This record gives sequence, structure tokens and C-alpha cells, in this order.
Amino acid sequence: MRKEMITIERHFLTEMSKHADMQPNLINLFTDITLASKIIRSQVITAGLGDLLGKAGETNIQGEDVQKLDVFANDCIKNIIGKHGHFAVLGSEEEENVIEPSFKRKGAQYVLLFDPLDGSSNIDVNISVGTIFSIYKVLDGTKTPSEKDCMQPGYEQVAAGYVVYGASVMMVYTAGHGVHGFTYDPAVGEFLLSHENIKIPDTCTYYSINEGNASELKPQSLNFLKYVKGQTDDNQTAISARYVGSLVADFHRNLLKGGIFAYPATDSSPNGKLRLMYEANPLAFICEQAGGAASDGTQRMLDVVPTGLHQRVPLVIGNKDMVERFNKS
Ligand code: AFP
Repeated sequence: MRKEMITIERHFLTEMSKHADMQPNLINLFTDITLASKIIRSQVITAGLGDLLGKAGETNIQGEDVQKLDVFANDCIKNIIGKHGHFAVLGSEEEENVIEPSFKRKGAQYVLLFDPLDGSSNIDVNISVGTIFSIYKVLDGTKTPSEKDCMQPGYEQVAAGYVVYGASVMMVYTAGHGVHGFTYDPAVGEFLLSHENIKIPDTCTYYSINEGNASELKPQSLNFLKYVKGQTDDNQTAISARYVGSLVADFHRNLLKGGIFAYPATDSSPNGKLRLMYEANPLAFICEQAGGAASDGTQRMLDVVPTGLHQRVPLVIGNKDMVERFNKS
């Protein structure tokens, strides 16, 4: 029997009473995100029974195959969050242009960027997928919110989070005061606090890199791979590899167990594969708040100045000492 049952909204309110800089209007956002993720979850867990598995027959702005569940998740978040009223503009990894919310209160001041279903090519084989989100305030002086408001450096985020649809469904968020995790209890229909103040363990237990790309990796990544395999003179013992190819799932495991994830530059993708605004920045914010670090291989991820809404960036994220080691490799 649980001692306490704390919902995200309750937790956010308690945190707000401790931290004056937390944005009160965001509480409604968490209610909306949890609603959207409950709906997405209900589709993800029964996708094999209906007609929601497989490709939708289109490619997105990234040139990748869109899965039917990508479309479903994107529409679901747009419809729910679009009616929130406090968002001035939205941006989705699945859509080329910024999205005008269907309802805006006067003075709406937030920007929401989201990846509706990260790792979606894994859905058909029952591997965990996730939703990632990131929140900014509109730029000072903005009258007509636009793409510019969506292209702020990551250090300007006021909150970020993700939902991982796995063996259980978890939502993890930060509003700049630690990282908190909630597990969905289907019997109650709520996300309840299960992991308060998550800190990445000091020991790096896993490294997560797609080594199938080895022939295309730069010397920096290859040197780092030698290091984690204990093949250098540093007395580093080999650590285990874990990579499922679903960023949220790989990141979540490393956050809880200690680890480093890297999707570095390759010869054919000099900017890596992952997107700065939808994947790298929100997870970098969470990772730093949990005591870890994130870089693009040279500089702090949150300091990267965006040049495009859908720009890709090499991502190195996890235990701080390992990220520093990668940067110096
Ligand atoms: P999909 O959304 O197309 O499945 O891509 C997932 C992803 O963007 C990210 O979640 C993974 O970490 C990464 O791609 C895996 O890419 P590789 O298959 O090239 O390793």
C-alpha cells in the first residue's frame, strides 16, 4: 500500500510554493500533457489490435517515414494543447512550420516544442517510445509570435519533460528545480510521484552508441569508444553497451542507472541525426538538472544558438565526467 499518492499537478503546486520563479500557468500544461499521454498510451498499448501499426505513407520534414502513430500523437497533442490558451505558438518535429494554436488567451506567453512520438519506427516491434516536450516564453517584445520565438537557445527553457511508453508509462519533468518522475497507475488513471529528485548515479554503467556507424564515425567518437571499452591507457575498465534506438528509452535508462548516450556526427550526417529543438535541448535541460551534462561534442548543448527550427545536432548526454571525456577525446 502506498503511503502517499501525489499527482503531477499536486507536486507542481508544492514546488511552486517553494520556488517563486516557477510559472503558475504551466500547471494547466501538465494537466494537458498528462491527458494527451494517457490517450497516446491507450493507442500505443493496443496498436497491434487495430490499424495503427506501420507507416502512414508520408515522409516528414526530416525526410523520415511517418508512422501512423506519429500522426495520431501529433494530432492528439495539437488538439489538446492548442486549446490550452497560454501558448502563443507551437512547434512539432512532425510539421515543417510553426503551429498557430486554435485558442489563445490575450497575452499568451509560452512556446511549446514537442516530438510527439520519438523512436516511432520501433513501435511495430514493441520497443519503448516516447513523447518529448520543451517550453519557453515568447521573446521580449514579441507581438506576433513566430518561428523566432521557437528558436531560442536551450538555456532559455522554463520547463521540459518526456513521457516514456514502456513496461510502465512514466512522465519525467523539470521546471528548473530538479527532475521528478511519475508512474502511470492505470487503475487510478493518474501519473503518481514515484521518482522524486532524480540524480544520475555517479557511476557510468552503460554507453549507448549505434556502433553500426563505426566506419563513418569521426576520430573523436572512435577514441571515446576505445575509452569505454577499456582499450586506452587510462585504467578505465570496459563498461556495458546498451542501445535500443529509441532516444527517450535509452536516455531514461541511463538517467536512472548512470550512462552516456551519444549520437555523434558521421561522414554522411555531419550534424548527427537528432534535432536540437525537439530532442537534444529538452533532454539536455533534464540531464543537467539531474547532475549530468550534455554537449554537441564540443560545447554545452544548452548554449548552442539555433539556426533552424528542425536543425540536427550531434548529441552527447549523460554522466558529466563521461561527456567531458567525450568532448576531449
Ligand atoms: P525514429 O523516430 O525514426 O524511430 O528515430 C528515432 C531516433 O530519432 C531516436 O529516437 C534514436 O535515438 C535514433 O533515431 C536512432 O537512430 P539509429 O537507428 O540511426 O541508431
